[in-house]
Order: sequence, then C-alpha cells, then structure tokens
Amino acid sequence: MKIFLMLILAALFGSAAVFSGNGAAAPAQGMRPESGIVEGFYGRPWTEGERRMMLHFLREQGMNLYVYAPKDDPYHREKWREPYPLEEMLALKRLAAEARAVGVELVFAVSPGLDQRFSGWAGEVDEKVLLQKLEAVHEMGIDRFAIFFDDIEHKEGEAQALFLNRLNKELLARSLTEKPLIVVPTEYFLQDMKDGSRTKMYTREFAAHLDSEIVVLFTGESVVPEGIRSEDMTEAERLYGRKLGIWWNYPVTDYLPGKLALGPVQGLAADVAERTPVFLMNPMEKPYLSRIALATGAEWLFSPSTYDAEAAWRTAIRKQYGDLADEMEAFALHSRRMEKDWAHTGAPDAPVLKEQMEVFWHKVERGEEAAAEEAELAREFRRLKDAAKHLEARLPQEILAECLPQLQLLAQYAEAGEASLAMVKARREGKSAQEKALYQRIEGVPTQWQEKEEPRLSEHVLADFIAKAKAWERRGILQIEKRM
Ligand code: 14T
Repeated sequence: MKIFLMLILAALFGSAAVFSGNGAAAPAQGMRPESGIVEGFYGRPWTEGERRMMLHFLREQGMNLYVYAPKDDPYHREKWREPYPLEEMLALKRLAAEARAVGVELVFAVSPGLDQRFSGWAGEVDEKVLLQKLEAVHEMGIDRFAIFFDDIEHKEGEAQALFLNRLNKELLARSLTEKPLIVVPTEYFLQDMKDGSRTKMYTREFAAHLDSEIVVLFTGESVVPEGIRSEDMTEAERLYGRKLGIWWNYPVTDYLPGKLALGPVQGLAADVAERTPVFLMNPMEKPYLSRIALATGAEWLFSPSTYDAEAAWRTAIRKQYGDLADEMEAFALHSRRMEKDWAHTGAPDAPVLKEQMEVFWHKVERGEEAAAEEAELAREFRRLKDAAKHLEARLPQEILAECLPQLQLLAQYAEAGEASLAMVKARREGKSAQEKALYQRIEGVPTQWQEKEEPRLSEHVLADFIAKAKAWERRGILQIEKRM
C-alpha cells in the first residue's frame, strides 16, 4: 500500500518536473505558466532592500520568477564584459539566497548587444568573456540565465541565434543551469517583425536558426501596446515558430517617468494566459507603487476568463492599503493611463469624472443653469483634496517617497478645481474683482509639460478642467475688453 502511494506521488511529481523543466513547451493542460517580473526598465536600478521586498511580494501573489535585467546596471548592459565588483557580487549572492528561501526563481540576464562581436577571433573572445561572467554569477547561487538583444542597432539574426544556441548548450553541458535560455530578440514586437524587407529578414533568420527549446519573449504589436489579442499571439508564434513568453510593459514608466502607472493590467486576451509559457511584467522604477498593477497581472494570469480589470484593481488597493484604501483609490484613479507618441496603454484616468466635467462645461458655455453639476464637482474636488492631504500625512514613508510630487499635484488640481467653480459663479453673480482674484489662483497651475520627468496626472481630466477654466476666463476677458 505504501509503495503504491509512493509510485503515484513519484508519477505526479516526476511529470510536473518534466514540464516545468522545459520552459519552451506550451504549458501542459491545467498547468500554470511561470510568472513574475522582469526588472528591465531604464532608470535607477532597485536597491537590495527593494528587490527583497519584491521577492516576497511575488510569492504572496503566487508568482515565481524574478528576471534581473536593469538596463542601467552598467554590468548588465554597457559594461557587460566587466565582472561585477566584489560588493555587488555579494549582493547578488544574498539576493539569490533570499530568492531560494522564498521560492522564487532568480534569473540573471545580460544585454551584450550594444557592442558584442559574433565572428572571428573577437567573436570567440566575447563568447568566452560572457560565459565567464555567467559562471561567476552561477557561483553566487544563480542557475538560470537570459540574454536580451532589445534596443540595439545591429540586428544580425543568424549570428545572434547561433551564438545563443552555443551558449545555451554550453550552460547546460557545464551544469550552470538545467533550463534553456530566455531571450529577447531585436525584433520583439509585431510591427517590427513584419515591417520592411530588412526587418522581416531578421526575424526569419533568427527564428530559423534558434534552437526550439530556447524561450523567446514578445511584447505584443508594439513595445507598449493597448493589449495582446489572440491573433497577435498566433501571428508572432508563427513568425518565431514556437510558443512565446510575454514581456508586458505595464506598469513600466521609463518613457514617461513623471506619470505613475497605478492602474490595472488590462487588454490581454484570456487565451494568451493559456498559451504562454512565461508571463513577465516590467515594473516602474518605483517598486512599492508597482504592486497595484502587478497584483492585477497575477489575478489576470490565474483567472483569465473571469478577469475584471476594474474589480481586480479595487481589490489590489484594498489589500495593499487597508484603511487608506479609499484615499489611495481616489488618487490612483487619476494615474492609470500611459500615453506618449509610440506608447498607449492602461485604463483611462477617471472616466466618469471626465464625463461630468464635459457636461458642466457644455452647460456653462451655453449660459445654462449647471447647479447640480457644479455641486457634484465641488464635492469631488473636496474629496480629492482631503484624500491627497490624508495620504501625504499617513502613507508609509517608502511609499510616500515614490509619489509625493504627484500627491501634491493632485491637491493643487483639486484646489484649482474649487477655485475654477468659484470663478464661474463669481462671473454669473457679476463679482468681477472676485472673478479676477480666482483666476490668478489657477493661472500658474501646470496643465502642459515640457519634460517627461515633470510630475503629471489626470492629463485629460483634472488638468484639462483647469486648462478649460483658464481658457474660459481669458475668452471672457477678451469679450469684455471688446465691448469697452
Ligand atoms: F525587451 C523588451 F521587451 C523591452 O520592452 N525593452 C525595452 C525596455 O527595457 C523598456 O523598459 C521598455 C519601455 O520603455 O521598452 C523597451 O525599450 C524601448 C523601446 C523603444 F522602442 C525604449 C524606447 C523605445 F523607443
């Protein structure tokens, strides 16, 4: 009887090990893909403490991968040939130990593509140097590796693939790892894979030569897309001739660091979760505030067909912010959408309030009675101002340090919103001195931005409301001057 039970257990765990050992295969029926984050943003790499916090957080969310790939760690990318200094080596060792203790797998990535050479003697030298680097990292207790070729000039598909195949084999042969490499090709989104003959050639050559067990990551139709449709996945799978892992670029904000991505993960088709072997989210430079989006991403991955982004978002905030949840939700609602020429993603900022504001201005501009709308907006501005003040006083300092400028901007917008309402009312009541004084209170409030680093939020809602109020007042003044 005992032996029989052991046989069943061995069969169960044995087969699970076979599947989880092969990252390239589609997840077996009913098996969860591997999941977690890729610390893969441009900007200040996280501290050791932040990374430890994140390891624990991932485990709590049921995720199991942490890919180490900070673009601005010089030893990851620019100075990839150089070994880590002792201090940083030891920090990696401590992190690897923590990851093991927590039950999250730490994957170490190198991005050698800026100047790696693939042929001749120089090619051999670079390959040796890279292997030595991974060997040193392995000695620190890390036994899974990744190579990223994103964001580089030269794309030599065949040379990259042949190099990756050799490296993959060598790592396995030397027992530095038991799992195939994870890689990002130079064309990692659909527009690039398909556009132009030159680029098409890269993907074809890379795919044709790359060993089928190597795991390729994909971001969707663009670097930062609205979502991933089932068809996008099918097409990219066809182009790369394998199931693809996902590198999801939300809540990352490196291309617009003045805005915080505090919304839910959304736009990912349910069957994407069932087809991908690996789901990785690229977070913000701000690890604590990244947890809202990351928690929703985990929720999507584990219940893709019933996933409700808005509900998951509220739940994540409840869980993470306890008795500050109402205030945090009010704040976060104004900082979800990421938009910048080539990047468009995330849930809209405060869409209901935006509608109410549009109704208000519509009526005001026609000289119609808007008392109900005005009262409603006044209540909302008051609530936002209180929330901002409350959060500024009560948020744990490590979280406050990540959002103080944006919280202050929220308070400033809420106050300017109140002033705007009062200004409209003063005009109606013919109190022109008061109207003018109120205008002066909103005049200097920022509603346009020069630098991507400048704090911003609610661009199309609160900022837009203040901008409209300014324009409305200026038009009014012009008309009065004309009559004089
Ligand atoms: F490897 C990739 F999947 C990827 O997304 N690479 C980078 C990533 O490190 C960065 O955090 C992310 C968001 O900015 O986008 C990729 O980097 C780019 C790509 C661009 F097309 C940065 C600027 C670009 F114009």
